Amino acid sequence: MNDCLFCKIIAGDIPSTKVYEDESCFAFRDINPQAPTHVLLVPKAHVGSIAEANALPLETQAALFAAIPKIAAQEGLTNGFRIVSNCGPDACQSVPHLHFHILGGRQMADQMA
Ligand code: DGP
Repeated sequence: MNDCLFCKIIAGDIPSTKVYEDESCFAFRDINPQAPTHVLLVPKAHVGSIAEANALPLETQAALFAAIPKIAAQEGLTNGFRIVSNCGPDACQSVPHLHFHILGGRQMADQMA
């Protein structure tokens, strides 16, 4: 999508700190980290949120799930990590391109919301 921030990051038109890439996924450091490790994992194909994930090819859906433990291992998150995917206004999603926050490197709050 032409005016999508994360599509521009994937294309390299906006700089980011890449931590992982494969055929269908891209991951980079969040600009406003909420934890010592805060990575955003996105599909290269544009879908607005996880509510539209079924529009992605099954291979891409699988690749996203496969990328999460690879990135966690690469980041040294041996003591655990948290995955968040905000979806829509009630969840305060601010960038309308499906993304998974991979958060780790410290003890997370017990409450999720
Ligand atoms: P969400 O609120 O769940 O839609 O998360 C969007 C995240 O995107 C938020 O944690 C900040 C991050 N973000 C926004 N703009 C940029 C940017 O230009 N570069 C990077 N690396 N991250 C960004």
